[in-house]
This record gives sequence, structure tokens and C-alpha cells, in this order.
Amino acid sequence: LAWEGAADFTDIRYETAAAFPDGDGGGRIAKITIARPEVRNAFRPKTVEEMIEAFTLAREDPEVGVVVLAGEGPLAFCSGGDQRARGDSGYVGDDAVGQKGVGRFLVTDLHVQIRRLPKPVVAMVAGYAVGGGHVLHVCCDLTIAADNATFGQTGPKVGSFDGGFGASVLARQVGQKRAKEIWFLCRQYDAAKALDWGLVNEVVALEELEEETVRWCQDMMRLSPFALRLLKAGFHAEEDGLAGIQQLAHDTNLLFYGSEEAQEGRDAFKEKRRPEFERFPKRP
Ligand code: 2NE
Repeated sequence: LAWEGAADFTDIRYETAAAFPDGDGGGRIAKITIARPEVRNAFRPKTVEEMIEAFTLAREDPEVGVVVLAGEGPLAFCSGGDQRARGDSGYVGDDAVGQKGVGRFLVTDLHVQIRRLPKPVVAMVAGYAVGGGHVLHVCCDLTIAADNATFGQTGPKVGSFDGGFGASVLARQVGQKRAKEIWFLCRQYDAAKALDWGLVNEVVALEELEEETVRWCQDMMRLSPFALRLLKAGFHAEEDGLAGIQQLAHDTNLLFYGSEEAQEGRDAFKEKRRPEFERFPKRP
């Protein structure tokens, strides 16, 4: 695809491209690339801040139907939190846009944002997806991996862990025993094993990674965006507890606002009259 830079960032790239360059369909695909290959795309606070901003851009763009999350280069998708930016309490970003010099765990917000983004998010994994980088792909809706991809946890090796989505959602994906193995032993798993375990959706040759990922995105771009949105909310409703149910409930409210019945309530309030709800059918 012909990716066009759509915003200026330091640690990441945000690009979008027409989903169907041959004009055989509409809409755009967004791609967010962590661009710190010298540290295997580890994220510092500024990186996470920029990713949050980029995901917001993708969410707000009515043309964008699917978001791809990637790492720069063939060696790594993401190696997790930048250990050089790790202070004595959280990750410290003197270069961060937000509070400077204060230990943070901002990636929590990013995980929630990916889970709640009302558009599918696809992790495109080449090389290492380890530590907090592994959690990022777990949070994405789908994962397409290159044959050189390596998955695993390192958290307990470096005095860290993610008992949130990084453990609970992982366990939904591969089962409790395997999720515990991944976290308790900190081994590395190749792409074939990841596919066998249901940790990824597809494995392709590294040279074909983007082409295949785009194909998956194009398939989704041909489908009803609101149906996909509600499906995502439905999948997460139980997993995310009350917050998941709230998302699904508010999505139905968004649809309900489009009905004459809901609009009658609004109009009656504005016109200072009793709403005439009796004219609406009490559907079975
Ligand atoms: C990723 C991995 C396996 C790659 O190994 P290799 O041999 O291909 O590369 P190398 O030489 O280890 O790394 C290349 C450069 O990248 C830096 C390295 O220090 C090295 O720098 P130089 O020696 O060239 O100066 N680098 C790699 N990962 C980094 C990182 N995360 N932070 C800072 N610099 C990093 C291998 O590099 C590796 O195992 N990396 C560490 C993975 C890790 O432990 N990540 C943090 C886990 S904790 C976490 O992410 C987390 C969490 O658990 C919960 C919440 C939030 C975050």
C-alpha cells in the first residue's frame, strides 16, 4: 500500500493508506509503527504517549476501518518497557509530554485503549515480541506473524510482570497452563509454536508479512464496520467485566439514538411536551 505519514512523532510513525489502491473499495488502513529499532522497539513513556495519540487519531478518522500495530525493522515487534527509562517506581520520562521525572505505568492506558478501540487492531509481528511487547500483541484483536517471530515473556527475569490483560487475556488465548508456563518459565517460542497454541492467527514468510496483513485488513474493510465494532465489544464484554458490558451497552445506546423512538424523547424535551412513546411498537 502507499502509506502516507499522517502525523509527526518522534518514537513512532503514524501512517494511513487507501485500503484498495485499485479503487475496488473505499476506506483507509492506519499503521502505527514503533520506530526504535536500536533498542528492539522498546517503549519509553514518550513512545507510549505517542501511541496513545496515534490510536486516538485512528479512532477519530472516519475513513480508517482497521489499525495495524508494527515494529520498525525485521528484528523486533517490541521488546517491552525500555529498561533504561525504568526508575525506582515506574517508568520515568524526562522527555515525556506529561509530568516529567515522575514514575508512570502509562502502558496500562494503552492496553485499555486498544481493547476498547471500536475498530479491529492487528499486530504485525516480525522478530521479537517479548515482555511488554508480547502483552501489546496479546491486546490486539488479531496477530499475523512472520516466520522469524519469537514470542515470550521476560518480566520475571527483570523484576516485572503484567498480571492484567498480559496474563488474563493471554490465558483466554492459550489456556491457563500454557499462559502460566509462558510467565513462570520465561522461555521463547517460535512462530510455529505460537500458531499451534492459538497465540497468533497466521504465520507467513517475513517478505510477505505486510502483504498478508494488508490482505486480512482488506477482508475486514469489506465488512460492516458497526457489526465488527459490536462483535469486538461482545467478545470483550465478559472478559472486561463491567467495563466490557458498559462498552457494549453504550454501543447499543449509540444505535438507539438513531431511532425515531429515542429522537422522540429528545424532541419532546426540547419542545417542552409529553413524549408520545405510545406510537412505538412493543417488539417481541
Ligand atoms: C529482545 C531481545 C530478546 C533481543 O535480543 P538480541 O540479542 O537480538 O538484541 P540485544 O543485543 O539484546 O539488544 C539490542 C539492543 O537493544 C537493547 C539492548 O540493551 C541492546 O542495546 P545495546 O547493548 O546495543 O546498547 N534493548 C533490547 N531490549 C531492550 C529493552 N526492553 N529496554 C532497553 N533496551 C533494550 C533482548 O534484547 C531482550 O531480552 N530484551 C529485554 C526484554 C525485556 O526484558 N523487556 C522488559 C520486560 S518488562 C516489560 O516490558 C513491562 C512489563 O513486564 C509490565 C509492564 C510494562 C512493561
